[in-house]
Amino acid sequence: MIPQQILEAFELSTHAGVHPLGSGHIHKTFKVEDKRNFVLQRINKNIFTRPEIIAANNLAAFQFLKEKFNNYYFLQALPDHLGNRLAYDDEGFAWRLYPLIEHTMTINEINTEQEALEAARGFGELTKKLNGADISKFHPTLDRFHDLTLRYQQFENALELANPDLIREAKNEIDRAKTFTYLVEEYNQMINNKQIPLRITHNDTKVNNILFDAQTKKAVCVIDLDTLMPGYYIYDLGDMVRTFVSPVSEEEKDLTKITFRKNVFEALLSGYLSEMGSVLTTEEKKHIPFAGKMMTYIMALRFLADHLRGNTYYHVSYREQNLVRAKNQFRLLELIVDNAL
Ligand code: GN1
Ligand code: MG
Repeated sequence: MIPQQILEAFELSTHAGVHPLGSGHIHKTFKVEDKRNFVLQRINKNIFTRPEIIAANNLAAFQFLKEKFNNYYFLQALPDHLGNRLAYDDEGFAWRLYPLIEHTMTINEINTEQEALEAARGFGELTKKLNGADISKFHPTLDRFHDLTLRYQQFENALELANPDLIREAKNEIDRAKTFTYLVEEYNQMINNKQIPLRITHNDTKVNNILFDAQTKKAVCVIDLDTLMPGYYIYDLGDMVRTFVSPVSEEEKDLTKITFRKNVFEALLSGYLSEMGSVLTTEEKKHIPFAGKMMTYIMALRFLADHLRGNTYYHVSYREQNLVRAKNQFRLLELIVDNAL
């Protein structure tokens, strides 16, 4: 399962216990039980064609944070026997190793206001602490990742090339995608007017990307730093709204279970603003209600486009999974449009 040369590069025993870990859509992740426990991850090279940019961004953040906030826990990949933080196998895949942080847990759905507050505080703290870092040292690991205009174009391209059966099957969702194009315009206005500054954002702030202390339920650290790069704060705030407010995840097929929990929304805002409130400009704050709409729309479009392309991007365990995810996200989007004021 794990190439011998990778185990050797990281000086792991060939007898170590290896178990699949987590619920990510992109990489292959394993728990490795050796003298200590580790997390070993194979980076998806079709998506992240330049993993060395991820490593460089992570190092830039680590160095800045270490100097400024020595007590802040920022996850950093471990060096291999040559001192590199990425090791390549014969097929050209990059692998990285992390310490497994004991006595912590992740959750896939928010259950309490306290969890929402704490997770949002944790993500807000990262951007706040990186405020003042030299942005020119950070580079996009995925170009125009959260550019809504690009994502809408990609949806249109996928639609143009799609097999007619897939189009028929997804007709309702395709129609719904078109009814929300006013959000693309709102996005462009915001960006083109240069109203809000670029910051170092996480760009994947879904709820399972924060580690909670298993006992105290405090946020211990932020994980999945692949897309730590320049971005707008609404990307982070919006992905939290998308993944926190509903009691069920993007995988849920029963759309009646999707709801907008106003108390959770408010807890998440107050957690995020407890860190970022003093950093955000007045202009940025005006876009708070837009954040959740934009990020939920972007995910609906991305899932729908991937379904129309025949599931080339996200891991799926059944054929219509991306369509289910798109339906789920459009339902959630409607609720956010009605409630996130
Ligand atoms: C992907 O692999 P994972 O779960 O960390 C995706 C995010 C989406 C998310 C939806 C690089 O993240 O943008 O929000 O799925 N990451 C990439 O669950 O495309
Ligand atoms: Mg991710």
